[in-house]
Amino acid sequence: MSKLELWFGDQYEKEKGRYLQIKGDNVLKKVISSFQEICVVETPAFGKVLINDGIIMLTEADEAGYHEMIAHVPLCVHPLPLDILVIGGGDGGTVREIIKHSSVNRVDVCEIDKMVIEICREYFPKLANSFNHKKVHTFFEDGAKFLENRINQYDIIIVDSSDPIGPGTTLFTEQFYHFLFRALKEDGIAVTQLESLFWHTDFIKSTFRFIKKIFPIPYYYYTMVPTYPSGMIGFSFCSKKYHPLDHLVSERANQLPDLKYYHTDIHRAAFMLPAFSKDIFKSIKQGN
Ligand code: SPD
Repeated sequence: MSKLELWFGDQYEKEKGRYLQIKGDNVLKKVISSFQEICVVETPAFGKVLINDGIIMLTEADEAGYHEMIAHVPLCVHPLPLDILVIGGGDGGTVREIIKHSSVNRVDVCEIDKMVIEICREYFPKLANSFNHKKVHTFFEDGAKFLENRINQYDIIIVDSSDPIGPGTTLFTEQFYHFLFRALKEDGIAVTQLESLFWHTDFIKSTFRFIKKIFPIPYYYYTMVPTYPSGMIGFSFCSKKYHPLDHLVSERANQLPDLKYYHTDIHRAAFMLPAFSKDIFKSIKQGN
């Protein structure tokens, strides 16, 4: 490797003996906030990449598959999504997708680290310009604390978090899922970032043990993101009333503008899980 070559990958996974490397040309920004190290790298293969504490948060090349799926899956299932909360999501990609839904009245964003938003405004304006929309309101605090006293307020809550280490740890506890349930209206839906079926099987299994006790309609779905560990990432779909497939509002989904990844067939396909995962989800009748 020449002196000028820069390679990076997900440090957290490297400790477990697996590591996907991406070549970088140039470090555009590196700062230490009160919560984490935030880094923006220019790469030949994936455009600009945001890396927090050595973990890839997004790349310009493949962020759409993540943000469209975390946002449009719940928003195209709920019959009338009005009040939305995003926990995390400081890059603005999830908010960019939510405001494509004209029914939405208000989007609250609770991001623990103000500096993430500031850096993304500068380096990822195509995502973070969404924070300028008049329906969007930002709050800077821990997501679990923010939810603690909010009851019956949101139609949809999207937890666009980092991994279950560092500043995002509180967003993966059983107590947090109880807060989610309480903060949703009586027919609300929560979607949370829930790691890779291939690499984080035990973690997903233990999380679903309590999700299914809290939410009557629990499901898991996934999307493909080449630069995330194992090339994919999943989400929990935690619903009080609506089924992710039976209640899909296709007419609304078909009218969404500027999509790179999401469409109604991929919405349905995302809930069809590989045979090896049957054991994880068998008690909620999902798995094939
Ligand atoms: N393993 C990394 C998972 C990161 C998921 N969230 C990233 C934020 C994108 N808006």
